Amino acid sequence: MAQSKKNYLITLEEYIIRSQNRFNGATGELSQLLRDIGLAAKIVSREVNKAGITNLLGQYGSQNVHGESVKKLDVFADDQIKSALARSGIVSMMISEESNELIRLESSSGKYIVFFDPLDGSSNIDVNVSVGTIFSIYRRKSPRNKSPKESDALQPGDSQAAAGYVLYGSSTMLVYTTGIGVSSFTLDPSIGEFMLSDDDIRIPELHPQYSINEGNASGWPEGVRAYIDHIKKVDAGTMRPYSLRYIGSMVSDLHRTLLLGGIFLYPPNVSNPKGKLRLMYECNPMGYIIEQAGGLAVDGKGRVLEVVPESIHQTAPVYMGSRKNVEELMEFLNGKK
Ligand code: AHM
Ligand code: MG
Repeated sequence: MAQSKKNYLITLEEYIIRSQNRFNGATGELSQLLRDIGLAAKIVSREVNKAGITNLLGQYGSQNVHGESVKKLDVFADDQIKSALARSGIVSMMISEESNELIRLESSSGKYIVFFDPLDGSSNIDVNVSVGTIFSIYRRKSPRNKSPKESDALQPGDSQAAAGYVLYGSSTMLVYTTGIGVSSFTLDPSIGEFMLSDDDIRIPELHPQYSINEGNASGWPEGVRAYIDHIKKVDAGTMRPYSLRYIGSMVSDLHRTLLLGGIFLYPPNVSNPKGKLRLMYECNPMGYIIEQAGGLAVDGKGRVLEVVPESIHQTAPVYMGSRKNVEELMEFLNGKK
């Protein structure tokens, strides 16, 4: 009897190759790049999972029992992603949250530019809370026989060729988009492979849940404050009051929002008048995924992905999640409610 399609396990590698075959003229470079990131994710995942036993293996900055120096996990993740991006000659420039300057690679003719946050939410590591890696991939615009310039990197999020994240949670998941929907993969540690979990994630249209650091309320714009007050008022007909869920790790908070729906907010506040989260390697890639899943991602004025960047590490206010939740917030921000 023929096996049903559902019974086949599909690895990340196989999925990437199958997806590439759907595009005539694809060179395979983006596929290779995604596979390289997948490999780095497995290595980082292994280290994150054993972070809790560092006392056995040695404290950060010291030498472990094997005589190797133990690095901070965010530095370790940064090193792994950098070497993954450098290995195939496909990337000409990379920008990491961990480095002030952009990094030009020897393969200056490489077609792609990659932004990444190697270990977002890393302050959560010490308390065993989920963290993540975020990446955002652009095609360079300048001719490949010339050295790429910083302006090559400063493209709006709408120009992303691909974006994704890895969540190091109770299981490790890799979620990405190349602009034709959102796919997720779960790492099976017993065989060391990311296996396809869902090839068309859709975010629910509305969900009575919000995610924000309420400790910063005193510095919020008036519209955000009015909206949060509104969703806390009791009205069974509109599923209010909403529930609050805030982990303080963007990948975790947005992964939950992607699967269950609701809204994630990081508005400007007194300490961060232009927002805290980084446009190029936090807001844009996560916004691309949320939009590709049918949700909305805005900065309070318009789509996050339309913001024209001025610098590689700039921050932006961000509101993203289920379409109806974000639309209602926008009514408050525009003073219509
Ligand atoms: P990081 O890149 O220094 O880890 O900061 C980003 C993190 C996000 O993961 C999270 O959404 C946010 O900072 C939490 O900020 P706060 O502690 O101000 O609520
Ligand atoms: Mg970060």
